[in-house]
Amino acid sequence: MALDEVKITQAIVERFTEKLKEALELDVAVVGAGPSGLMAAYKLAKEGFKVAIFERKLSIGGGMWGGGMMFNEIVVQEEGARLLKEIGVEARPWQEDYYTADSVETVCALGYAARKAGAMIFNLISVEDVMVRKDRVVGLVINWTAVEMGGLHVDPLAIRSKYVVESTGHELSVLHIMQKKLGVQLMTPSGKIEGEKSLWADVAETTTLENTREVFPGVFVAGMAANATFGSYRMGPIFGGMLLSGEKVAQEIAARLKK
Ligand code: 48F
Repeated sequence: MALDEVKITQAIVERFTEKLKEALELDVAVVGAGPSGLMAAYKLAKEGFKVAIFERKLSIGGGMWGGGMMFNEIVVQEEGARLLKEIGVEARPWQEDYYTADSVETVCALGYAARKAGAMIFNLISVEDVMVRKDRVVGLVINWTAVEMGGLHVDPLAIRSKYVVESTGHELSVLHIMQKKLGVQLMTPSGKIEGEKSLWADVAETTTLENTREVFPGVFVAGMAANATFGSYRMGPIFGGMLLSGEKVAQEIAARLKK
């Protein structure tokens, strides 16, 4: 059979359109495909919920690829090692409660686990706004990252979702948009984004989990975004908290969806 370039094109356009149409009505929309967002999507999809991740960049994985300062190894604690094992990554014990894993292997495994569980992953798409109805976020406003980068005057499209996971890491881009555009009152001590503090791995790892929660009706924060929202510390290249935060946000949203 002679290959036909137009058929190749038709196949791509048709399949992508199917996928995007499928993602227009979601149980959970995850913003940002870093380790916490990928883990959240994997866990929710595994429970049978309809989940899609929207990632601004070409690559998924967020800040995990480069390990610490481009030494492409990550550190996790025992609890994090449990989650890595679940997705097929054997973390190597180093000392006491320190385990290491290859950061490239871990990103690939997270992406593979999320996809195989049924989560849809859209790269090159930026979330530029949210939809709010009756004081609740009910969906996302999305556009091609290329439109954002080019500063092009092109209107976005919309996704309806019962819940949104804000897992955009240090940027905290969805909440910043909500604060700026809507001036909303968040469920934080000041009602605003508290902002991220400097490096303190021990405290940050614990608070990441505590801070993984609903911050506005319909919106949960996870991963580094959770600490940036509630004014806690950054943790550097230890990733157990990110994975556990993804697991926790999935459990909390799943419990709400099952009600
Ligand atoms: O930063 P990121 O990896 O978030 P995370 O899951 O993990 C944090 C760690 O990587 C590290 C750390 C822990 O040790 O401190 O930094 O909390 O991934 C966030 C992803 O969100 C994407 C961004 O490109 C990145 O891949 N992102 C940010 N804003 C948007 C977005 C947006 N508006 N729309 C879509 N994606």
